[in-house]
Amino acid sequence: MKQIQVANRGEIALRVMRSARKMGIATVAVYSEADRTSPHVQFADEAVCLGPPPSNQSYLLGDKIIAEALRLGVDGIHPGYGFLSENSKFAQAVEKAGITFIGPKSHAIEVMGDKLAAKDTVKDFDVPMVPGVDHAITDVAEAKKVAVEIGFPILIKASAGGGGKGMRMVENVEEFEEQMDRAVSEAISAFGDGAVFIEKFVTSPRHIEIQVLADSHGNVVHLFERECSIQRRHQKVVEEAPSSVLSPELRARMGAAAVQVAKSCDYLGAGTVEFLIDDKHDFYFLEMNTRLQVEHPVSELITGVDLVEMQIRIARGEALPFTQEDLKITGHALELRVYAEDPLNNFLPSVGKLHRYRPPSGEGIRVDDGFTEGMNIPIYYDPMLAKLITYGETREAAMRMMIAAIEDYEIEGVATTLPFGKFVCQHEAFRSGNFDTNFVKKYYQPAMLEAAMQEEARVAAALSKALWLEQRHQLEMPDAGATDWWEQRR
Ligand code: MV4
Repeated sequence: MKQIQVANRGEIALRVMRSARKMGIATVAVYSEADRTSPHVQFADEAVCLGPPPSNQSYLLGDKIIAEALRLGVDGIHPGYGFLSENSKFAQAVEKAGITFIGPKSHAIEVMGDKLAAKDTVKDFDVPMVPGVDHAITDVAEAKKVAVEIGFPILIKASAGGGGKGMRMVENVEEFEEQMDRAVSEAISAFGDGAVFIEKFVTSPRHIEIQVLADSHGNVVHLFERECSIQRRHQKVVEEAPSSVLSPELRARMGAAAVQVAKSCDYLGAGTVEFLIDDKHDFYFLEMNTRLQVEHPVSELITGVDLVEMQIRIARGEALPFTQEDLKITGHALELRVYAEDPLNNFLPSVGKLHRYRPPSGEGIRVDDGFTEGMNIPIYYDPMLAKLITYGETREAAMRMMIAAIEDYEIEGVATTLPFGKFVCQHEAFRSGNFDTNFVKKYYQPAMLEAAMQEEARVAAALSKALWLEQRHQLEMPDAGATDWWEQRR
């Protein structure tokens, strides 16, 4: 593999290109008219414009991406996450064009993209699943009977959904039929597929996912877990590895289950198996994500494995260079997603120009971003600006570094979720490790940030004043009037 095209933008396009370059592989960027000056375009050895900013006229144009790849003679296409990464037809078209898709085979993408097909594929592989039905509900009366048997509350899930999309909770038998009708019509309008199924609703679960790697020689390993329970409306906020609730014994059992899930669909490359854990520490398979995930860096830090390098090596047909026994957890990593959203205004996207952008740096700090100072944040795409990742010997150390790094992060021009991230990292429930997927709902109110942000603005102003006074002192300027000047400026 001499040249790879990255069919994505932003931080993940850069992340993929860095590993490719490290391996001596040339890179091709694709971009929309909104991303002409983006770092991923500048970093690449070559770049091609796909079209106007909207994704359906640029980053989602599979045929055009493949045509450009053929024209430039690339050997492989890496899809990143989002966009075309879990589109089985795209993966198939890439392979049909004689180009290597750096990801799983289209069969695995297709099976895992359909939640019922996924359950059906996994069911003979000794993987625990949430009690419920494992087929599309056609008979509402029969489904109601099953719901009564498993006990309320239950969840109705769309087979074509996933990641929290197309779910509906039903609290009692009286509302069952009405909610079922709604779920089906929502599934039809959102996915063009009305197939739904029901599961027992696991209250206050933790969301734990296992990173897996599978090569084309039959080797499958797991790279332990990521704890992703801290999320807001199915958008992850903080991820960490390892999880503070997994004993070595539970970790081994969940890892083995994830490997079984990968084997069930002949998985190839890097993938993630999602589980829920309940209060009794019983775990249940939810779904498998057939892509490199946003939060992959925390797994890289605790294992020392470059996951993108492994994806490329696997796509080239190489065997994994390590076995399960070789893999060990060292240290603790945290990742905070920094979004251009206003936490004081219901997390509304905050677009505009990055007047100032200075990420923190130093030992144990990794920032994966795709913007530089002076750039405009486009409205067309996901508002994630950066991932702030810290790594230390212990969870305590990683948390301490995270708070210091948040304080060092300078972003002006757009509102960001940094203050919200600081709130989370300072919260007693987060610090103790005793939290679940209800963390944000349970503990967060915007008023809490308002006070903290005002205090921060006050401290920043005082610091700025002190620095100004000191500077002026060094220049031996007279002291008089300093305060007046300061007050005027404010
Ligand atoms: C559940 C659940 C409780 N019980 N399934 C949300 C994302 C999608 N992958 C599945 N999800 C859930 N499925 C049963 N049977 C609770 C969730 C859920 C959730 C899961 C992980 C992280 C955050 C969540 C927030 C709300 C609901």
